[in-house]
Amino acid sequence: SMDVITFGESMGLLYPEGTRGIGQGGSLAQSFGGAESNLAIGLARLGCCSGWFGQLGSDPLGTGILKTLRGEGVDVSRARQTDAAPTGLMLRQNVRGQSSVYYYRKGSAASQMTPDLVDSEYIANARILHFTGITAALSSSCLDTIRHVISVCKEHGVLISFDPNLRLKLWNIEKARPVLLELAGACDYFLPGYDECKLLFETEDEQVIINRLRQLPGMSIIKSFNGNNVMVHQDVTYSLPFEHVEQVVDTVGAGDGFCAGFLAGIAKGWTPEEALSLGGLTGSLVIQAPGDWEALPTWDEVQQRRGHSAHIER
Ligand code: KDG
Repeated sequence: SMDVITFGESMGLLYPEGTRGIGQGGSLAQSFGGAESNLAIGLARLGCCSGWFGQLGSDPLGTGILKTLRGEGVDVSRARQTDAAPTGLMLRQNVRGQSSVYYYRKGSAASQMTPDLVDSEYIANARILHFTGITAALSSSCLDTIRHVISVCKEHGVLISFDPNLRLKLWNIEKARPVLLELAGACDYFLPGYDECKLLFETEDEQVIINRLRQLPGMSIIKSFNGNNVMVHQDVTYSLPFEHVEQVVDTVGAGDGFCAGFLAGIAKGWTPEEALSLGGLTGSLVIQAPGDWEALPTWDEVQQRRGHSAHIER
């Protein structure tokens, strides 16, 4: 059985390697992205059994994504490739420190995912199920799929983890807010960033935000709250300062890296405070190298770093 199962859209990723922007000539390098598959890779590297599923096209992008995930040790036995639609794609550029993404994912295979893709028995046997608000934004059948997965988890006592991952290029905040709040109310671990909290709760007031999070049935883990990662659960608040970072190279994937470390800690039976410290470390490593998931650490690397980390407790 799996420690953590996740599902969502993974896409091809093309980006210029030098300083040129998209559309300015030169060549593009290939990789892929997807918040959930980034998380699954992070967990597998930390020694957890992780599974990812979703719908990809029967095309070289889809096949390449599955091959890489398999190579990383992620179980993709429930993923599907279809002839009906292509694998999504994104282009990214980083010009003068300003990172931009352009999506080519409307009508993608993933956006056509329906609840029948879900293997209930597979999920029922997992400890934790993780999804993100990106999937909720893709289509109504994707949101139905999330709701179906939630009901399977509730029926079988599987812990639910949810990262809102608000992407304003996919939907606006007015559309997103009620859906993300519904999902936040259904999970055991809610993993927003502080900026997302401000938009979700329509306030910049820290105390109001904390109070709103306290009213949720589950535990909230706020990524990046004024230089700290913070846990809020009923009347308990715990904050841990960021790890020291030598040089920020690429912040994309930091949130997924954080979630991977946090859920790895939970899957290993650590306390939420200890899991938070591992999340802080894995998140900090992702931003010190290029790529959405390439710099996620292995368990050996985490062990080596422990001596140097101010916060890793176990
Ligand atoms: O979380 C990092 C992601 O932004 C990236 O890998 C791609 O899932 C992605 C998205 O929808 O932006």
